[in-house]
Amino acid sequence: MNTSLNITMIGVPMDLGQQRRGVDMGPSAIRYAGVHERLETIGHTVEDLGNIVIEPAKEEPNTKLRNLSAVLKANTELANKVNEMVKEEHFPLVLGGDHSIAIGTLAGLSDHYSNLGVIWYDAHADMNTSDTSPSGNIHGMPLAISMGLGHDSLVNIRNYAPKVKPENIIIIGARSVDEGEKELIREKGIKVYSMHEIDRLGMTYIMQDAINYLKDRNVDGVHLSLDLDGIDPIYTPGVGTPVPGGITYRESHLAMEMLHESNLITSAEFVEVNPILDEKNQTAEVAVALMGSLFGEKLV
Ligand code: B3U
Ligand code: MN
Ligand code: MN
Repeated sequence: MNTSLNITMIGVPMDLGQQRRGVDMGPSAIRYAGVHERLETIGHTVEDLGNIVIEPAKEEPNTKLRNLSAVLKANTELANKVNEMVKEEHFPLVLGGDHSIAIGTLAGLSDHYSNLGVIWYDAHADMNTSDTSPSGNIHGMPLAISMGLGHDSLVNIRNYAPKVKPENIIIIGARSVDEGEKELIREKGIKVYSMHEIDRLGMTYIMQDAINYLKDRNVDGVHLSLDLDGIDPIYTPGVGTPVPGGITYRESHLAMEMLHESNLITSAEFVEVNPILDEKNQTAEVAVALMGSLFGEKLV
């Protein structure tokens, strides 16, 4: 990553991609934890566009997907905003909100890249389709949708699909994956480092391997989509679907530092911070601390 970036931040107070209220306050919690100042202190220029407006949920009689129209509308708007940021050569930093917002982020990014890589840091694979989803929650679907699988309206935001190639996706931290997602992972040959590999091989090896993999794929940009539930809930209790046995705080900093050193990351989003379920804004503080490492903060 360059020493000094023009970072443009946007908040997406979306809580309609899942069923626990409160995650719409994620962007405020992350701002309260000092994101702006933290990134400026490193030497970056930071502009905050404020939040996208989310329309109220309404009855959706024709689909199993919860709150489809509001999720579609917000993601379409987010995609357009992110698209403008990349055009202006700014670094897009998206603050969530539930993980359904990655649909819009990726839709806004990927027509600028012919071969975009994606690092998905998450306890879940978020690869359900409308058919395989056990919940109808759109936050469990963004990776499938970005590969072109799922509800047509979401797949075709900004009128092109797919947004990412399966072989350019890396999932890190998986430990709660549905049967349908496992099938899709096998079928598409998605690179997954589950908690098993992290325990067995160590985070240093995993990140070096992930970075080499993306370089070998000749990616022309890499988006980091970081779901705070990838980290162990001891460190990040303020998430809607905590899963025990996650990545540690220190492993996560190491991962971010190695991504910084790799110079590969061209955009990022931090999602699923739910202040209502949190302890003293700890989860947002972890998010901001990890951003510090990702954007080049020095320890000494
Ligand atoms: N895979 C399940 C649960 C889930 C996905 N993402 C989160 N939870 N945070 C689903 O509903 O698709
Ligand atoms: Mn997720
Ligand atoms: Mn998750």
